[in-house]
Amino acid sequence: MYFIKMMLPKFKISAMLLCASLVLLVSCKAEEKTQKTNPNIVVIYVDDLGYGDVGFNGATEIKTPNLDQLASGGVRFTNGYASSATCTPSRYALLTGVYPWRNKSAKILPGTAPLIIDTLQMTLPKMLKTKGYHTGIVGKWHLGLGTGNVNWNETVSPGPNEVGFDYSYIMAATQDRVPTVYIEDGDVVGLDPNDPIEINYKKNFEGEPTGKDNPEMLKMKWHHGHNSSIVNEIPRIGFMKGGEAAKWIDEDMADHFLQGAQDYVKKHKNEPFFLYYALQQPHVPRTPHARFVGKSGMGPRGDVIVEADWVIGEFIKTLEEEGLLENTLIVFTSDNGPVLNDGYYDDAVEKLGNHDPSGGLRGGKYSLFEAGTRVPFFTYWKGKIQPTTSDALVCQLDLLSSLSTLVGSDIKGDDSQDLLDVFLGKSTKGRDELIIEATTRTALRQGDWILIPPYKGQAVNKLVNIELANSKEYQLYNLKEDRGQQNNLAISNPKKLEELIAVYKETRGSENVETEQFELH
Ligand code: NG6
Ligand code: CA
Repeated sequence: MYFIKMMLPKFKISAMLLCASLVLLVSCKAEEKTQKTNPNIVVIYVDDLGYGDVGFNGATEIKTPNLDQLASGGVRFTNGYASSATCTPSRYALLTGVYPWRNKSAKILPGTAPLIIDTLQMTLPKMLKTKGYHTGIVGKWHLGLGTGNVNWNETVSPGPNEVGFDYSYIMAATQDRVPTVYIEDGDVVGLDPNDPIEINYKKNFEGEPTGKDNPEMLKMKWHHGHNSSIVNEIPRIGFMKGGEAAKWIDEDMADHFLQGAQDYVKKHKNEPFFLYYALQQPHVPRTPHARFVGKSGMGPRGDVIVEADWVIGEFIKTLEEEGLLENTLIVFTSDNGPVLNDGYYDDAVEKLGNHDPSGGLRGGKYSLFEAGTRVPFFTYWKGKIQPTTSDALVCQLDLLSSLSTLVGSDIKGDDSQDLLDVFLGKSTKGRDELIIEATTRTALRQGDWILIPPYKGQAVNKLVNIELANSKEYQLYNLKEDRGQQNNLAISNPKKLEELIAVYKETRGSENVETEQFELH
């Protein structure tokens, strides 16, 4: 009896301990489970790839088998938009969920531009970090670095690491702009401290050759712009001195970023991760690796598209080999529409043949017509997404709020709509309307209709040979009946015109619209 009395409290304590540890175990398991059910997320972002540049949107002259296979196993969007017809604003919208025209700095940036995302602002990677994700970027940044007057020989900050990325391996701006070096977590890779980098976008450095003065040093000739410093026999935008050992080799860039993306995945496969893999192709200068030269029959532009398709195929293989494919949501899209001659003589026009980079849409990069912003777009998630084609109106802007729902967060981007079910192919109810942007001009898409307000400026950018959509008149198109925007209905449908003008003004806010004339005709 005494023994039992003595043992009772002990028994109670151990029972309590046992219970407590059971509770702990169960809740740990639950935690583990939610962690595991949150998939990895990869955004594969290409640069200047047109709606019609891929087999899955009808290209026959150019082969993109890896992308086609993914697109046919996922949700392929026929009305998927970048927010903008150029790079910086589209990337700003993708990462912040905010319309780029709300930020006056969201324009094509020089390599010396300061960071245009506020470090206090919500971003896609920051949102994912609140749910335990590791976040990384490999590839093109082009959202500015530092706060002005960057010293490239010290850690460059703020940059991607200060707006939500745990890891960054980037090129600062574009392949045609200096500095032509890779930057890892703010530090120039391979920099020799005895050969410091200097960058200037206004003035050359004493005695340095330029594309303009030294044509004999070039393997690629400039057509317009692109006549400043020469790197790897290619003339660039902006002047650069020093940093010889750190300079990238253009032809190796695709393999280099692929390696970075593969390494990232392998390193973080045991935790939920977000990778923003931002390829440089087919932006100028188009520099396919020797393995891809001549593969498309369309010159370097076609060849780098084939190369991009290949690296994406290799990247998917890595996900597969690491057993991650079933637990990874992949989003593929492009930052803006296509351009052929974007400043170098590279046979893009001459060797185009019957290929139509815009896939029957009007305009191209820089344009407010459809080809500027309507881009290749699909989601893929092996075993989770039923293959389908969706005509729903979606924009890259919507990824922040949609992915937030996916991971169980209630964070939303200001202009970002939660279209998770649409991105997963469970609903076809996309946006009702969207404001698209091209070099600071904006237009309204609503339902099947698009309204393009009158804009001053040339109708065609003759250097790149692209119709910009500038006109003295309002333009109103029904995209369902007139995909190629040939019949302006502004005069024949005054009711619709007026209706859309009202929505446009309301959404856009007239204080932002300096260049337009608003008289109804
Ligand atoms: C333009 C460049 C063009 C390209 C573009 C940015 C000239 C004449 N043209 O200013 O070649 O670099 O900027 O492209 O310099 S983007 O896809 O990054 O927006
Ligand atoms: Ca681009």
